[in-house]
Amino acid sequence: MSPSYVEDPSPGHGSLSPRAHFRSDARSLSLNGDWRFQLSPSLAAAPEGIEHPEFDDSAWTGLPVPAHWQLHGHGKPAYTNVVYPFPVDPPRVPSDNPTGSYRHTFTLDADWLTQPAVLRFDGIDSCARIWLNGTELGVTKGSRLPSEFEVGPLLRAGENLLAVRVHQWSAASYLEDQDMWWLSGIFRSVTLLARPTGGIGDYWLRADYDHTTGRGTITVDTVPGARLSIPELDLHDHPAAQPVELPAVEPWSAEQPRLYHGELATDAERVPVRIGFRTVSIEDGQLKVNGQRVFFRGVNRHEHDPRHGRAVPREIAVADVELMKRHNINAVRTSHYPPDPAFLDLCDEYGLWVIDECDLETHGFERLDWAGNPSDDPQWTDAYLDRMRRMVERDKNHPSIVLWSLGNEGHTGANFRRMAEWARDRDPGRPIHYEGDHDCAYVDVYSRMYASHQEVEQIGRGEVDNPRHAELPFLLCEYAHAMGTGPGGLLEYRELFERHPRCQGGFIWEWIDHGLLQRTPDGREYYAYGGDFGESVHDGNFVIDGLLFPDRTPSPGLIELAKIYEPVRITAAPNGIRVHNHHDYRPLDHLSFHWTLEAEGIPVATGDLPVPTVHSGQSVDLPLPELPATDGETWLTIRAVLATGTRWAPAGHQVAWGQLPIAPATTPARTGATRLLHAPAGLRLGIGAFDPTTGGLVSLGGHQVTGPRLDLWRATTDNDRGGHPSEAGTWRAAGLHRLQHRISEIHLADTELLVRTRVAPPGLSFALLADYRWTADQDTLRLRLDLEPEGEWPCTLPRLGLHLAIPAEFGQVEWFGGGPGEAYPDSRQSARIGRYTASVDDLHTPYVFPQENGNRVDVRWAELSTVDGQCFRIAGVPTFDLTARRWTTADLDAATHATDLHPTDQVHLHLDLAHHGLGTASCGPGVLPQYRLHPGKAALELVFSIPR
Ligand code: IPT
Repeated sequence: MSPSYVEDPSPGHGSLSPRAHFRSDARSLSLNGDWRFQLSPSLAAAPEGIEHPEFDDSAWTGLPVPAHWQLHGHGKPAYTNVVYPFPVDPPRVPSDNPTGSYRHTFTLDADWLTQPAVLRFDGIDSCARIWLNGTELGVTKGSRLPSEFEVGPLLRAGENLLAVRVHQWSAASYLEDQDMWWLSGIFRSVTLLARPTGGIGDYWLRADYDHTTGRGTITVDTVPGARLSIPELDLHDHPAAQPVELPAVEPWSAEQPRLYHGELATDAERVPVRIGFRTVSIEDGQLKVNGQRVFFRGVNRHEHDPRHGRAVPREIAVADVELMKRHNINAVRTSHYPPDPAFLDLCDEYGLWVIDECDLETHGFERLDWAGNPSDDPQWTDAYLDRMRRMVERDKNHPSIVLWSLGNEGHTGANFRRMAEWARDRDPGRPIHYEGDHDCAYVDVYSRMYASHQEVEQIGRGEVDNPRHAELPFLLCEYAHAMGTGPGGLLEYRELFERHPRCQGGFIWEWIDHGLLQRTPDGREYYAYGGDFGESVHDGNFVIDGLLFPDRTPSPGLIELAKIYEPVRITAAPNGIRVHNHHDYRPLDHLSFHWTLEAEGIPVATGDLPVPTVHSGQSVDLPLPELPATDGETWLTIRAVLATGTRWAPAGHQVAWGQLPIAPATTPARTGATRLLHAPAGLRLGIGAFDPTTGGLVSLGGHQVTGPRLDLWRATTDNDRGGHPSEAGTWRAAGLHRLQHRISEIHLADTELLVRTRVAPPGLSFALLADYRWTADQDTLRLRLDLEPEGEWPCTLPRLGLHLAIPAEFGQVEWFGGGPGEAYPDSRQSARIGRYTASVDDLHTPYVFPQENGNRVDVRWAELSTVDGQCFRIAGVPTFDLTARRWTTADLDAATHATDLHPTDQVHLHLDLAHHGLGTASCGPGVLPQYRLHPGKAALELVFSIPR
């Protein structure tokens, strides 16, 4: 069989013109389910004649549709970011081209034969040849796009046979080089749709909103004779060809996704339609919807599920949308392909601004300096245009879509220009986005990825060379790479978006880690990434860079983002509380405000905070509520919660919060100093016992301990390892992971033990001088650590603090300080002062690729206790950062999967004075200057005690 169609750059053949995706009252039959399947190593090896009923598939296996065959035991997933996993020789592909043969029989009654019908495939990766009842329907490419085939005359009453041959690689693979798993098969739904004669083949309903008058205008392009009814707007059987003018409608926005329900009908077919009135415009260099600048609090969403890959069931789409709404996200870029249609329905219903992105990326040509890139090659023009048409036609009825995106990382070229021209002509109502058009020659918004804060500032000020860059709305289609611990620096991006009206926000890279669920040989679950399936070419854990862990648990990065994206800001005002409304449209009437007063983290009073109407962009200052007197450090926390339930969260869901200090901590008086005892077994100072030869603490309150000892290292994060040179690289070159501690002096005084050390890496001459000064009173042991750098330090420090290991039984932690989650200097807006409890196990954040994590900031005190009530208390003077975990930093540094971490017989505490920030250098800018940790003179003071 000639493989020519596989390597043909053209889009395929035999399919119908693209049209909107919709449901109607016409009959339809889902063909999803269990199909017969066989995987062959190549097209040549694939069985012939599968389209014939007599073909014997009894030796085949079953495979669900929709699904990827690699996730059902046939072949293996493979991950590459940019590089093509095959030689670049377009349009040719490997002859070792895994080919899946599919067969499915379904039964129809005779009614199906009375009218035309189409067969719709919502997504096949990457190329398929299709037969129905022995007759070839055609060939389709464009993995994340639908194709439909006319099948009416081929249908039979009784049994029908659908046969499909799917190739993993095709010419189209050159256009589908997105940063994701290579996964093949019929991975979206297959449906048989009756198309009644005189029915509604296609429709485009546009609903504009005039924000100056409140008028709505509906225009419908559809078959002649169709009628539109919208009972809510008192519209009944209106001739669809005539525009409808409505004097007063409620507009649609991501904040208030008002949808009107109606029906488009002919005598033969009725189509439920949902109407959201909104008008997108670009004025004064700003992208506006309904006359209002919008601020994109966005994320990039790939479709991913740890078991199903990109074959995401509807529940997953619902989970994503609800999680986004609950975390104050208001926008999605469908990176880097049109999503399953169900997702866009949900965006309309729940309210999310959408950049719908075409299924097009040729990033692998970058390595070749873009030589041979299809984007500028006429033989690919049809394929480019076909993809844009199929996206726009499929998705045109969604009010949530406010921008069309031509694709991602395909460099630039005439084919992209043609796509833009076509789309602008077809749909003047939506501006065009494509980041790869760096000159903005054929796009309507200036879009960048990973621009540094400084550069965004310059763009905001208009300090740019290209005049287009100064006049167009600006957005970051990708920023703040959420790989591993982090991202850091979100607050400073938000400040830029708020300072410069043309800087309209951006989309975090990315929504979810694409880990695939696997098991170790001994049966423990873990999430796999590039290389875990034996791929010879892969990009490791670069696919693990989301705000959600693969199982959709929010990562600390998402918790931080929710705080950054808060649409209401509650802060201290000179004489009370300031509430600022950062919504684009809505007043705050949908929220109720409550306060809690906490002394030492214990609630002492609560109340409601009446907030008058505050319009978007406005703020109000309110006096403090009347508060009772308290003992100890006291904070007032104000929460804005949903006053009534919505479809994405119940009443009481917290949207925003703010905290005001009310009373500072009081310092307890010190009792008389305790003497240093020279006991036969060693030195004793209060509850501490010390080794006389090293001056090191050996036990505390009778419990064996290791340390405390100066520690500068952290298990490097993905962000530490990013950039050139990477921060991690300079740290390692400076030997910070293998410091040596020389004791230069042990001084025994009456009531003090002083241990002087010089801490330095092998082979190098710079050092930190670290003096440990121990004193005690009756119940407490006090350590003051004084640090002073010596010589020329070549780098920043990962962390600055002490490592102390205590027995494993101390597995429960209570603390008063920042929490509940982890925080670092440039990612700590979500840390709230309070009293928290957690097990040591739960203080560890389960990053798929293990790395530094779990730091709690601003800890006033922490107590570690055993199940039988024994307890260590550590208090800061005034605060410290706390990490507690069951393995060492070295273990954490060496692990590559969560299953590599095994509890030791100790709990390892890090009691830190400071941390280096996180930044986002795994892809993008590093740590901002104010969050970089430089060696300098410093002191840390801690008080240990054994509470009774
Ligand atoms: C950018 C890609 O657009 C995105 O798909 C993803 O790969 C991201 O990087 C990194 O995770 S492109 C890069 C050259 C900035």
